[in-house]
Amino acid sequence: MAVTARRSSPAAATDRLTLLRALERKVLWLATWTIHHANHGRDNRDGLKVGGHQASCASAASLMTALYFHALRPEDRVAVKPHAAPVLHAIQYLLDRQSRAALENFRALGGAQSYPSRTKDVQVDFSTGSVGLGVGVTLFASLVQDYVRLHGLGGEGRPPGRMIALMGDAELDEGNVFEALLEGWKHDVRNLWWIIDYNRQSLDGVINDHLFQKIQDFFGTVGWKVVTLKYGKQLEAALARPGGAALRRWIDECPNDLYAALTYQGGAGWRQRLEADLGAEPGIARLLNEHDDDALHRLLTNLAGHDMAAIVAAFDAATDDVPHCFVAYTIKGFDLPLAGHKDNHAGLMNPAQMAQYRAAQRIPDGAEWDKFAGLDVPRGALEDFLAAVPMAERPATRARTAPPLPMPSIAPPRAAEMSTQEGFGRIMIEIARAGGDFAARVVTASPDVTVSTNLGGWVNQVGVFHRTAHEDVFRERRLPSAQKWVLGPDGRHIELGIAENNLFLLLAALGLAEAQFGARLLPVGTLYDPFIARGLDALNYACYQDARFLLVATPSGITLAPEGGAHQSIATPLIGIGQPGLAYFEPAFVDELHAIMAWGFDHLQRPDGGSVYLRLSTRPVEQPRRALNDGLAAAVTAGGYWLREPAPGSDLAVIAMGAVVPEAIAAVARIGEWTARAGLMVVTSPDRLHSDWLACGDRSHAARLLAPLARDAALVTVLDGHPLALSWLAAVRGQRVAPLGVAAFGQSGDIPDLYRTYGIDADAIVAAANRRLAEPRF
Ligand SMILES: Cc1ncc(C[n+]2csc(CCOP(=O)(O)OP(=O)(O)O)c2C)c(N)n1
Ligand SMILES: [Mg+2]
Repeated sequence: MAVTARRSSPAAATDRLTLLRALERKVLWLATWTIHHANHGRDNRDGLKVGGHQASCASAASLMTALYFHALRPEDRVAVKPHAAPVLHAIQYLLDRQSRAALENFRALGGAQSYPSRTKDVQVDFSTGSVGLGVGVTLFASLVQDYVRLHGLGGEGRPPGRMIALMGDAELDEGNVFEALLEGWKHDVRNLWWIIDYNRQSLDGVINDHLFQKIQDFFGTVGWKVVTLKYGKQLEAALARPGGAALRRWIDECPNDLYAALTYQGGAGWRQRLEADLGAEPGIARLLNEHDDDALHRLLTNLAGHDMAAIVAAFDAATDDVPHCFVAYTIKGFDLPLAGHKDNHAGLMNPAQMAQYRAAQRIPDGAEWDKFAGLDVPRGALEDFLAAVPMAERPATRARTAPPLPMPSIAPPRAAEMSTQEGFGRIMIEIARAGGDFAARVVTASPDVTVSTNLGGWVNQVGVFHRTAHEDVFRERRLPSAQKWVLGPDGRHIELGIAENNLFLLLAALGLAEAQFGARLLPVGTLYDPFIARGLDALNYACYQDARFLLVATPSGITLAPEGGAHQSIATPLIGIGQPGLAYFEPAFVDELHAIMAWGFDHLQRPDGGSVYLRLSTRPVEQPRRALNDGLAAAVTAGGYWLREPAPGSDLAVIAMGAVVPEAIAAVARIGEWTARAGLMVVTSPDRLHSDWLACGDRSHAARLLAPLARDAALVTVLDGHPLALSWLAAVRGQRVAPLGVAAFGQSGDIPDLYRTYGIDADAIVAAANRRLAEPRF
């Protein structure tokens, strides 16, 4: 694409590059001023440093200007490195998409966020903050884009967008980036750009030399094109002069920390060092003489990541759909007095430095937020240019406005005995059989535990997704196998390698498909419950940006008996309760699970809904002979119900959840021999009960359930997980509690041995009830 003649408008009279350079200056001014204002222009009531990252912004300002004002098309989506949020806010402000008030309130309540937030800022495609995750999610977004298009769910007939990460170089230290790269290679991802702001600095200091070589190797190995933007045009010209070869060698061999230190010192520092190292080289003395200190500093910091012509040319040249990695050499703090200093990550310009910078930018007092002040291009030309920026044509991000698609009315699976995990697999098969629009939008994913989480039957029905078709070789060769793994573009299961981070990043991308690509998907991810912890930050990240999915974790707890302590989850109920944006359920019976899944699929489609986590078990459990009426189904999804009502004024209730409910049933039968008054409550979601209690207090579902009991009744709570998940129920009405559960690592055994050892069997429940009842009352 030609740089100057992109479209004919009055702006064309002023060279496009000139306008982009003006915008680059304005963007950096606004970003640094936004931070300065937040730290110096507002009352500080709590003595905390407000903060912001002027140096990180400066290193990304040129790249982001070229990206947003030149390269981006409406269909592209971007994850911006967390610490460049003020640059993004400034760009959106210049495009009239962000208010001045939001900038003035940067890092204050209701103002622009410290790190780009999809839910709290305007026009942010992906939230970022936890480094590495924003990078990874773009890769999975490109996979989801392909999925949506190949399934005819949206985007056909229009060019695909590019999924772009503008990332810090230290983000490459995060393992999830490499996990994603490998998975992307397996799935042949396309239309992906990662632009590395290669300032060779992280938070604590200067990073390793020659990292770029490793980057080239990593990315090359997985089929990416690596484009290095190293020297700016001015520096290129100097390197082509006599003495240039020696200077190039010197620059290439200069350790990162020395380059950074010289950058900070400026022209005199460069001169002294170059005279010492290269003074005898022909041509160098002349070069030094021709440049005063300022010019010499500008020359040696003229890296391509700050050279608009070089950046635009590199972006324009990337026209195919092969994933591209741009390694853009930049300077952290470019053009600011912070430039190059190893401690500059959280550094802020002081008022005197800001005054100097303001003078250099020719910003008059009172014109700090003016979009055009201090620029040496005609205002009309810039206005025309801004009005014609391609990405600004993009429609507002789509909200979940369409009504939820209901789960098909399938009967709950029936059997005398069944585990919730088996019930889940059977319900998924019934959804596949029911077909229709709902089933067409269900997409599953699992990190190499598809079969062992009981998704095998579903996959047999719907096939595995891949951009290119691949027959199941075992089936072709008539080798018996329960699994049919036919790969193709219409498959609806996405099989991942073992990395749980990737599962959660994929769920994040799938769960944003409606916002990003206009296609509502109903994502279901399965994994082993303990390994939620492995991807926990990515799960939190997915929830933080309001991605919607159903997470089915199975098996769980010490009920996994012979598998032993390494696979038994203990604290996941607490994660389920504590994680915002994720409603946690742990059903005991399959009819409960059925009601919860119908509710869950609805919940994840509602504007004010969220994601759903089901903690399931492999323990076969005798199923109640009942049909859930609407009232009972509503109680199940609200979090709990009485399986056996307590007598009014009863002084004892057993409150049980999940796989240990049969123990509670047995215990209550025995307790019933000496008191007929005890009740048995089944909790299906401590999370829903708890959040409702916080919101509604005495009018909450938990308070209403507990109301028939005596004020000083004893509650015996029991679950296969941390006892804290249920023990709080005693606080609802100020009752006494005996909290049973698992608070230590598990081990191998069978269920009777383990339940006895960890004190969650019927004997333990009866003993706890006796102890509590025998206690003196107050
Ligand atoms: C997962 C995570 N760990 C630690 C941090 C704290 N942190 C913020 S920025 C940063 C270094 C960033 O360096 P780089 O990615 O190179 O960004 P830049 O130099 O462009 O500011 C660190 C360690 C974080 N945000 N996320
Ligand atoms: Mg860096």
